[in-house]
Amino acid sequence: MTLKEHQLASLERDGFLVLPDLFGLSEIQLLQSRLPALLAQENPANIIEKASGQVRTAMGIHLRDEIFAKLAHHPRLIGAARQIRAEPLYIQQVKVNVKAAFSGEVWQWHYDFATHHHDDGVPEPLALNLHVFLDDVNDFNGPLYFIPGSHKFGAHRAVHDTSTTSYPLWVVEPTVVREMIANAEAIDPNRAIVAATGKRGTGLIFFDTLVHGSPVNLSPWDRSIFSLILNPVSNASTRDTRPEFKHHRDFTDVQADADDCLQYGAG
Ligand SMILES: O=C(O)CCC(=O)C(=O)O
Repeated sequence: MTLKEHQLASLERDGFLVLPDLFGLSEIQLLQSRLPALLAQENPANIIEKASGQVRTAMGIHLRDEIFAKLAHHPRLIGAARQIRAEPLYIQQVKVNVKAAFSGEVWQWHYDFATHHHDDGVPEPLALNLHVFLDDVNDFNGPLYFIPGSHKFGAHRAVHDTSTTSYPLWVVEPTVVREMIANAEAIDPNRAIVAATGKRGTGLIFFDTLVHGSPVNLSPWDRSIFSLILNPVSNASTRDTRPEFKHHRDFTDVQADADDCLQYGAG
């Protein structure tokens, strides 16, 4: 898959890009079939929700499952990332954010680089977050909310929130979020905040300084999303205070697998 000029322009303008139908139903079904066993594992890389005891996020999942390893090396993700950052890239983080029906909890407003920088000593906001929807994501089951253009505010002040959820996160304060939303609204009143919804198989790409979050899942529908973060090797982390599953330390240039690697029966 090659991103078209208008898609690259839209990513540059908004800070995110939605890619409907990036993966087919049989590929998603294969990935989904692996999740129950992975989520049932007693593993510190399965981070548990504060209130419900359900898995919030299953991290390092490409090292725990051969099919998710293929997704982390899939050419539709790696190829797109290489088009945007034409230099060697390493796998920084791989996870499935689960957000289970009725109990999936909030992700506060944040931008990923705040955590990458403060916790891992990543120098520049060059990482790319690549998502694949493993469930249909609708307005009610906790979609990601993006503030279009907020990536252009760069690396601004963030606050370390260790209490709201089970996952410590550097978050953006409401006054700053308000300013960003007003900025987006002035550009397009219908796009002050965008909910990233779509069918299972939809892909998403977003920049490291894009401000985003997601609400609780009050619906009866699960909402699992795969996330792969790739970072230039030249911009690797300089601290290793967080566990390896939160920031991998193998800085070798990621290689793409074959495009049919998730087809049933493929080698
Ligand atoms: O899965 C979600 O709802 C949000 C996850 C997120 O913001 C993140 O992993 O940085």
